[in-house]
Amino acid sequence: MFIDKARIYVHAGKGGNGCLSFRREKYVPHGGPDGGTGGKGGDIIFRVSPSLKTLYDFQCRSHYSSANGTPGQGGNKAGRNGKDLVLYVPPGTVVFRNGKILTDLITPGEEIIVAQGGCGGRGNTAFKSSKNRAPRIAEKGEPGEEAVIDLELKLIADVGIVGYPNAGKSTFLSKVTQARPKIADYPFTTLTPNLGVLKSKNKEIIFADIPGLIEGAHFGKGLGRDFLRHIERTKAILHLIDIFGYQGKSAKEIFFLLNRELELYNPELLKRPMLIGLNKIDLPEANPDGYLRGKSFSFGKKKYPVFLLSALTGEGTKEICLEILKILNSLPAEVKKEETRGNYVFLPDFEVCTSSRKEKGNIFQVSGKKVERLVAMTDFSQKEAVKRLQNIFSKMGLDKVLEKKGINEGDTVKIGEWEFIWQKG
Ligand SMILES: Nc1nc2c(ncn2[C@@H]2O[C@H](COP(=O)(O)OP(=O)(O)OP(=O)(O)O)[C@@H](O)[C@H]2O)c(=O)[nH]1
Ligand SMILES: [Mg+2]
Repeated sequence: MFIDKARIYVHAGKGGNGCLSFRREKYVPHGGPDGGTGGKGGDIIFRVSPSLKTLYDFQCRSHYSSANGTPGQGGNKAGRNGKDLVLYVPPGTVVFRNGKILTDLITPGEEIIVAQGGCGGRGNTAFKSSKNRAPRIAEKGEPGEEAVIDLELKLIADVGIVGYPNAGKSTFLSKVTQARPKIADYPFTTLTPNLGVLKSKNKEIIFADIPGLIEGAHFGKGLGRDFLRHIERTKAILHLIDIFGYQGKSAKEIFFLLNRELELYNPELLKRPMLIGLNKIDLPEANPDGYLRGKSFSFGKKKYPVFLLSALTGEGTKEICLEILKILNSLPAEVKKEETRGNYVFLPDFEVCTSSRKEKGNIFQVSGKKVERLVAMTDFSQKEAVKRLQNIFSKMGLDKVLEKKGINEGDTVKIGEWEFIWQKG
């Protein structure tokens, strides 16, 4: 089954807790701290696999999580890292993370981390200092990232074949490539896109045959809009039109209507090179020598060349393919897409939102990756850990900001999933 859209939920592994331990050995008094760091949680990674053609697997399962790191141990033993979870996607998958586009995965082997595993918490060895030789503090592991991921497949092809139903698009694909799509004498035979590869001397041309389009496709009529997405990435567009037209419309009218659909869907599509194949000239009534030979159709100010062909017998298909090859060769080499990773945006350490309540004082919601992480990694059963958290918050200026916002004793401070009651000092 061809599935080209999916929504999944990912939850990366949590880091292992740091260990609070002291060296205890015979004849070694005051052995000092020896709690090791927890292991890192596994990441969730998408990797492109060229053998995949659809997002079908993600339709069957929607929740994915990677392994947690194991806790650190005494004797300065670090915890084991959680295993990464690699999910394979077909080439041409656009990845959205929490509603924002993250990347476009195209080349085989390309990968991206969509949810990072949490860091391991530090054991008490890490907190040893000249002032504090026996720290009773160890961090908890950092929670792994959670995200809603939307996947959208846009086929990668050089030429998109568009046309009204029954025009012979699939027949053309099966004639010039090895692909064997379903062909039949009724409209909307093709329900999902097909790809085919034409191998010429030193170049390959990938054709995408999409389901038939009709007027109104851009707003979802027929099989419409969903499949127009698959020609967005093509370099050129081949209009395949029945020389006899469709349901009383002439070939020229169809060309006009189809272009309008493309324009309404995405005006960029009309900037691509386009050519027209008038199909079924083998039929006796077709009279190809008539008015259409050597003509061109126009749309807007541009003129597009018309080729006469029969997808069934193969007549004229070579000429149009040679022209397509010429067009593709004349296009400038693809510019390598921009690296989407490594663009860091500096965010403030925290933000404070206030809301008031009638009873129990006001609520101060503090958000920000750094503060939330700190709170999540603090073990509140350890006095020293709580003290450290308070110190960090006051160094970050959180106390001052809260006071400026008018916090009073008894008000609630919420950070992540935790709530604290504010006390002076
Ligand atoms: N005589 C003749 N018949 C053709 C030619 N090309 C296609 N046909 C016939 O036209 C009908 C439709 O062909 P398809 O290739 O399924 O058309 P399509 O454009 O893929 O149609 P949809 O998938 O429904 O949009 C089939 O019965 C084909 O055999 C041709 O060049 N000559
Ligand atoms: Mg078809």
